[in-house]
Amino acid sequence: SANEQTFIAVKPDGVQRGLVGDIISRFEKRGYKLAAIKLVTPSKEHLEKHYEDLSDKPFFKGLVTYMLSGPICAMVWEGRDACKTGRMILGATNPLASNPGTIRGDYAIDVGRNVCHGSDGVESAKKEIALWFGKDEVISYKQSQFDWIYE
Ligand code: DAT
Ligand code: MG
Repeated sequence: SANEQTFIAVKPDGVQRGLVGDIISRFEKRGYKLAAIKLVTPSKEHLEKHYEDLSDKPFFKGLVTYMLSGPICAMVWEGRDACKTGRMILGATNPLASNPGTIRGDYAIDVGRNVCHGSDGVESAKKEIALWFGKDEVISYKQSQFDWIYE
């Protein structure tokens, strides 16, 4: 459905490198609707919760330290197949394997500095949106160009 939502974040390296506008632009131009956005500096506990499925990985501690290294731009994007297509817009987790034309394939080299996050499915998107945003922060509105994007 055109109501699917995904949680997209520009990680601290992406914010510091001035990539927020470009990343927003890619989702806008594709036709997705911005449903929520804020710049945040979450706690260690919040980030450990966000990545809880990876807590037994050897890179977990470094991942949390990286995510704590500066502000993060947290967003919710909405539209048909938003989770799967959002991941395609981001590119593969390891930027050396990301195709050119994707965010990571255009702007990153190391997996531990891969610029952006995107939910890996509808269920994780729901969990992540609930973790990062209050209900009143996710806005419901009609996208004026809707009928020009969807048939
Ligand atoms: P993704 O961010 O593409 O969903 P993931 O959920 O498997 O990837 O991992 C979350 C983040 O953890 C990822 O964006 C970067 C880091 N990471 C993943 N695999 C890693 C590895 N092998 N070494 C270092 N960092 C890694
Ligand atoms: Mg993931």
